Amino acid sequence: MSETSMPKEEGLDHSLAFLREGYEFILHRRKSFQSNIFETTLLGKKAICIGGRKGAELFYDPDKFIRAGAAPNRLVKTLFGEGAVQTLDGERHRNRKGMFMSIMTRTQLQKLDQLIQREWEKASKQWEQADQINLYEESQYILMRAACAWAGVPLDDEQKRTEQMRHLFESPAALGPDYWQGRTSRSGADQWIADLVQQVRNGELHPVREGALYVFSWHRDSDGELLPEKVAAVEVLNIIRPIVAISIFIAFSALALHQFPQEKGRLQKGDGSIHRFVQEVRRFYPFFPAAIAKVKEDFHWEGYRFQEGMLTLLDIYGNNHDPHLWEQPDLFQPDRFLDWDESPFDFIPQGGGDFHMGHRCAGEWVTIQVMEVSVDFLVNRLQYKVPNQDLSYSHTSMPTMPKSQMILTDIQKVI
Ligand code: HEM
Ligand code: MYR
Repeated sequence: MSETSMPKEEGLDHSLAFLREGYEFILHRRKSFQSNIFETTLLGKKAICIGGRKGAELFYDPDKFIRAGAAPNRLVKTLFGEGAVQTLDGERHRNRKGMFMSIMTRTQLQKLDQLIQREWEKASKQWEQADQINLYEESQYILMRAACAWAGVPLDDEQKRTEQMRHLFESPAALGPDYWQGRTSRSGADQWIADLVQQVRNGELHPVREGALYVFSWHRDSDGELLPEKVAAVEVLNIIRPIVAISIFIAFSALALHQFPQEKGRLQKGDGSIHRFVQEVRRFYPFFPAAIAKVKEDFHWEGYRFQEGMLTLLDIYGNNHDPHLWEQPDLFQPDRFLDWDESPFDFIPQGGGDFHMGHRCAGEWVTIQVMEVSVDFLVNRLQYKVPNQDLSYSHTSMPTMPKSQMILTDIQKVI
């Protein structure tokens, strides 16, 4: 097989450019190199960046890439947690991922749906009395209460624990004190849940049997052993934290309703319009920039050489805005999902490929459902005004969100 050399970005290190260009870093270079694959240097190491449908397909081939040692330490120490499913490979990954997918049943999803609706109802009653609310913050409390109830986790201090969850997903790319806040919240939250796991195992706490706390406390890994308490805790937090992070998509949904009012009038329950709107919010707004893995063993692909151990980044944001995959990708058009072919490799806001065999997000169905309930509530159950505020969002801070975090006023419940 003939070998072609990959387009290569010259220079010592491009980590600063990654921070400066943020979500668009990979896509900019894919466009300027006219190539869905190129080599650069990040964090002092050679790194391959890939995109496109075929790039995503390659990235999710478990025989070609591994996750152990791939994610930067700061991501593991804040967002993921030590020993998390995100860092596992092979049989250990399949076993652990099975644990996550086992709680994603239709009945369990319906339960979560009801919990989320109930929390929206309760919260919105209080909002009627308020001059204004911050939707990003308020939705975090809604999500946190519902997530803990769903997981079977008693919520001891609502404000403290909700803030801890927010720090976990706001801090991975932060600098200075905000990053260290993330580390402190990681230790605090791990300890909180590890104590609960211990109580479950000692028979002192009896959470719902279908929830993450109970299921993960008693789960046996591929060696037949219970998970270490801290690892079980990290995995329970891998349910609660990202549910709270849906607040970012809720803030963006409210922004889309405001920016594209013509779409709002079309959103009715039961005809798929809310689903398509939610899909387009997940495609259009930036959230997770890139997934990261390492080459398992040397191989060749399309004439390019992949060397064992090389870091490889999949362009998540870029695929969702790739002009070869989406017509006019920078327009907000929910109807593009009317004839989407459901490829697991083009629309990848939460990763691609197979849920069970690969690292695709375990909570994608949860996310879609929670967003649908929330958008329905915003559109059909609430009236509110969006006062003047800075609704712009950065394309470089990760994760990004509307600067003002969506302030709403004059809130009234419709029914
Ligand atoms: C993995 C995004 C919500 C649980 C991932 C990945 C992404 C992602 C990009 C990694 C894909 C990869 O490495 O190949 C998001 C976004 C969310 C979200 C943007 C919006 C808030 C959720 C929810 C849950 C969840 C609600 C749980 C209820 C997980 C887990 C993994 C994961 C457990 C690891 C899967 C594995 O390594 O096999 N998510 N996610 N996520 N997500 Fe999500
Ligand atoms: C979650 O798992 O809690 C949901 C998603 C949180 C996204 C936070 C994004 C942070 C930026 C990470 C940079 C990764 C670079 C490879």
